[in-house]
Amino acid sequence: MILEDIKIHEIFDSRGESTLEVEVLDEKLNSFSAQIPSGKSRGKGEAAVLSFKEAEKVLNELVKKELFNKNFNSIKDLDDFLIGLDGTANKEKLGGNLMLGISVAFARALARKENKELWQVLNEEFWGGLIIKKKPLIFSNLINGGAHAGNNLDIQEYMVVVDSKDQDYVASIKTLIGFYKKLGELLKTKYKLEKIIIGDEGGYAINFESNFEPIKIMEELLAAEESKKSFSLALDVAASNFYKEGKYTFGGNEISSEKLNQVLLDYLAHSNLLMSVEDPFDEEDFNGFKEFNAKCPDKWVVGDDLTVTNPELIEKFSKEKMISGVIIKPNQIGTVSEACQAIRVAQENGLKTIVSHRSGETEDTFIIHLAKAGNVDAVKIGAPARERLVKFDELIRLYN
Ligand code: 2PG
Ligand code: MG
Repeated sequence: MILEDIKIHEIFDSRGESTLEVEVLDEKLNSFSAQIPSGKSRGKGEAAVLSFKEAEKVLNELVKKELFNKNFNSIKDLDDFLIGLDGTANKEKLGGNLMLGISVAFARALARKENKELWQVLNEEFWGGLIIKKKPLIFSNLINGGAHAGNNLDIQEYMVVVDSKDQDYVASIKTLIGFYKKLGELLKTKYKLEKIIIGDEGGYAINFESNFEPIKIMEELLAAEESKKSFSLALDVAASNFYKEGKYTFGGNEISSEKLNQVLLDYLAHSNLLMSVEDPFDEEDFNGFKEFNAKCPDKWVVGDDLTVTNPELIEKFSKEKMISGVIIKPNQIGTVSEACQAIRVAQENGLKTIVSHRSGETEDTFIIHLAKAGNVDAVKIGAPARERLVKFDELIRLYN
């Protein structure tokens, strides 16, 4: 397929940050777009992000000329071309955000040409048309802390995990929305609040008595749910955000990596429902990861800032037994084919795979298609509210 033109538009994500919408035109001048999210708590190894002005300049002065009249047979074909043109280790010349936008919009154009859904095109190219067996768990962030909120929680995300195995997504998402509302009411009553503050990902962002309290509250509330068997809990500690010079500032104290290890193991011991812990340590505290992972063989110990959707890092840290699961965020790596490769490598290494949104979201539903194409274990998509609802809707549409 030949791309006749590429344009970019400046849009604003759910955090009000400037981001890109990339539009490509196919041979028949049909238009296909991709909107790129942005992250607030980023791993150091993520692909570079260009500002709108920088992206516009490199698109007009370099990318368009090079792409002119080139024929691409597959998504990987286009991505390899972009990667070659960029030529840097972290995509600083073309920008991971611009490259991913072109890559996703191209995949959409290809899907239209072949008269298929986007997920089918991805599934065929990167998984050889392997049959989709799983309905992913939903990780829904209901209490926000850390970099995503202005409250006193050090832990960034307290998520409810919904398993829709025995029911359709319509029913389980309805229950999730009900639970989200009940939790809001309970917090308002408990803390005598007239209004409740919401964080970057739609979760409640008020002050709590301790970092453990949200787990306790959610666990107690879930115990009263009729369909409690389909729920569990997960954390994104995002520990890089409270790590400095070998110490973690947690709960108002400076603590060592060993102490944080004990605290998190204690959380697991006092919560029946906690099944997954993401970024429990700083992204360079390899020992912390290794020791924690060794102590909880039945839990998901998930890399995000640690692994930054990089296939080589995922393989390395998996072989070193630092993680048992991994977050996949396409904009951390910057092309569709590398994001698919990251999922494949994770699967080959027996890791749990979680396709994830960013804290600054758009209405783009690419990640849901990626999740289905790759038959992943879970999707992480924030609270069932506001701009995030389109992801839930797409989940329902693709799986029912
Ligand atoms: C995370 C993400 C998404 P951000 O840390 O996992 O929840 O946040 O996009 O700010 O990196
Ligand atoms: Mg994270």
